[in-house]
Amino acid sequence: MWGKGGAAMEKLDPGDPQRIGGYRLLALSNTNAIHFPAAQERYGALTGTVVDSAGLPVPGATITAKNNQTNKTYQAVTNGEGQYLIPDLDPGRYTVVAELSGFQKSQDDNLLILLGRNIEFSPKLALGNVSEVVDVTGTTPQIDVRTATVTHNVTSEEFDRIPKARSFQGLALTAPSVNSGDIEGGFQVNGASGAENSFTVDGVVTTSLINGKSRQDTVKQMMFLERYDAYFADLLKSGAVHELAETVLGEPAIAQNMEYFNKPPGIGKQTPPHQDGYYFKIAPPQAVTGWLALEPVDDENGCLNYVRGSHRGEGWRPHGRSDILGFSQGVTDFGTPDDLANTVTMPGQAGMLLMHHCKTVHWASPNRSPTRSRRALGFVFYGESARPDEEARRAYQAKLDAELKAANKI
Ligand SMILES: O=C(O)CCC(=O)C(=O)O
Repeated sequence: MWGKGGAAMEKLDPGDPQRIGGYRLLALSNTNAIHFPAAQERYGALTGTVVDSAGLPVPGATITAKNNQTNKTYQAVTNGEGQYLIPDLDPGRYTVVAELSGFQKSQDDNLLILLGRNIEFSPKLALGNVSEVVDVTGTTPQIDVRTATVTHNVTSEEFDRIPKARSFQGLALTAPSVNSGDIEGGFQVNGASGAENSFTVDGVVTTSLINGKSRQDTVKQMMFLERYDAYFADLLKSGAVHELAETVLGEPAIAQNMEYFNKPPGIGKQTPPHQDGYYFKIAPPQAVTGWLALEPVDDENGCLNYVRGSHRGEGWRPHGRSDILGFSQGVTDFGTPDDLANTVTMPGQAGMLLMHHCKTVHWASPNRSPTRSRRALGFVFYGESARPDEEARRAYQAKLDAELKAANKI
């Protein structure tokens, strides 16, 4: 059993897990701008007229718009009147460039595309070399005279300044036409019922089929959080969990992956019985996974279950396709008398930390609760002595390819 410190550390056995410790759409973007349109609208548009220094239209100029956050790039070429239109742009900040050979480039590095608006970028191109760039950042008018659609946008600058309620959906109430209420989705837009609302977050529909509200919790799994946010990198690499991993592995632990696991209420699927090391393909199998409950977990919402002592078995248990997204492999002979006799269910409060060896067989039930999610963070560490097992990797890849081929997926 693993303890938290002191004398308990002497008797560590890294195989036995132990507890330590949406008229009618509201589009919400949690990263850039928050938008409340009063029409079925998900996008903004970029439009304008490119002229030369004499004010004459420039046909054939290329307009390139790159989303500063996603790097997604869109292009249009001006027509005979120098006009162009790039529709269906996700709201956000863009770098927009207008160019044509024989003219200097004109560029705006920070053009804000707002939901339901036609944003104008109408540069004047001076004669010159394309390698000369005229920076027009900040000069673009944000007034849209082309649409009668009613929208309300909260920019990230406002977002930072105004008081926020407990969820960012509360910002919908800053739009003049939005009222709160208990009926259905909880927001009435221009007097319409909440049931007519539809919510999207960064382009993903998050409207709950259960109660019409915007759900922030339908993301099932995320990997490598440490690569995208310093907070998670710090939590993984320099935190107490790292220290514990070193203690139980008995050697320096190399942080590999910080994962987010969720089982949203009603739709959270089973986590099939598996051994993490079957995915890792390392030798020796010196690795552990920490599992931190972010909310209370029990049998109803799908807490973890371990097979005590399963890390001591020879080799690996046979695994096969599970058809569970995120956990494609499950133990095919699971359910032996030994598995059943040694199953330990691990309920606990938010903050409970579990840690298991990469050979420990573990699984979790589907989330059967109609209301409670089941969110957790996973911390994967390899021991310093672990090396990629190239042969096992090749065999695994060949098996996956054969399975996907048989299922007509490749
Ligand atoms: O959270 C879950 O359901 C699965 C977690 C898991 O299998 C792991 O951390 O190794």
